Amino acid sequence: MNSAESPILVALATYNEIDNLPSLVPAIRQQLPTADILVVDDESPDGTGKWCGQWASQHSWFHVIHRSGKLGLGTAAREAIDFAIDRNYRWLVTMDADWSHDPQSLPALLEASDHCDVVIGSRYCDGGKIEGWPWYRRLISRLLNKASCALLKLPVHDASGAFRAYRVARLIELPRAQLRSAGYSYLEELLWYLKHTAATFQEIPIVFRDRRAGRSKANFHELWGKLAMISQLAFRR
Ligand SMILES: Nc1nc2c(ncn2[C@@H]2O[C@H](COP(=O)(O)OP(=O)(O)OP(=O)(O)O)[C@@H](O)[C@H]2O)c(=O)[nH]1
Ligand SMILES: [Mg+2]
Repeated sequence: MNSAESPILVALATYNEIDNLPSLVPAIRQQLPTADILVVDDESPDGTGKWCGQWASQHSWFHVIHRSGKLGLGTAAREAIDFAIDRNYRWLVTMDADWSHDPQSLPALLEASDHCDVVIGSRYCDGGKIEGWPWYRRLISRLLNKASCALLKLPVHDASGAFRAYRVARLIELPRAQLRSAGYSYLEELLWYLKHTAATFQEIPIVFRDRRAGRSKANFHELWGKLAMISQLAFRR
C-alpha cells in the first residue's frame, strides 16, 4: 500500500543554497503540483536548513532532514533513497539545488518513466547541452563520462549528472549496505549497481546551466573519489 499521499518524491541535497532554494522549490511544485519535496541539508552555515525548517512547518508536502555537518552528496542521496523506500513513494527524482537542472524538464523526465526504471536527464545524449561552463570543466566532465560509461559498461551517455528519476521498486532491490560513496562518486556507483539489478535506462536531453548563485562544492577531492570508485567497480565482478 502506498502510504505517501504523492507517488513522487523530489529530493535535493543542499549545502549553502540559500540563494537558490527559495526560488527553486516553488518552481518544482509548479511543474509537479502533487509531488512531495525532500531536502537533505548538512547544517549549511548560510541558513538553508533554517529556511527548510520553516517551510516544512508550513507545507505538508515539504520535508527536511537536518544532518550534523557536511557529510557528502552520496550519503545525502542514500538518505533520500531510504526516505523514499520507507514512505512508499513510487518514484524518486533527484536534482541539484542550484538551478543547473531546470524544473521545466521534470514533466518530460517523468513521462519517460513509463517505459523504464531509471530516467536520466542527460547532457550528452542527442539534443543535450551545457551552458555557462568553462572549456576545462566541459573537457573533464566529458572525458570522465566517456571513461566511466566504457569501463563500467553503463548503457548511458551521462553517468555523472544527478538529474534522474528512479523507480523505487528497483531501489529496494539494491544491496544498499554495500554502497560506499560518501561524495559525488555515488552517481556512477548507483548506476553500476542498478545495472546489476537488470534495471532499464532511458535518457532524455536536458540543457544543463551553470549554477545561478552560490559556490561550487565540486573539487579535486571529489574528482579523485570518482576515479577511485570507477577503478574499483571496473575490476569487480
Ligand atoms: N547535503 C549535502 N549536499 C551537498 C554536499 N555537497 C554538495 N551538495 C549539494 O549537491 C548539489 C551539487 O553540488 P554542486 O556544488 O552544485 O556541484 P556541481 O554541480 O558539480 O558544481 P557547480 O554547479 O559548479 O557548483 C548542490 O545542490 C549542493 O548544494 C554535501 O556535502 N552535503
Ligand atoms: Mg551544481
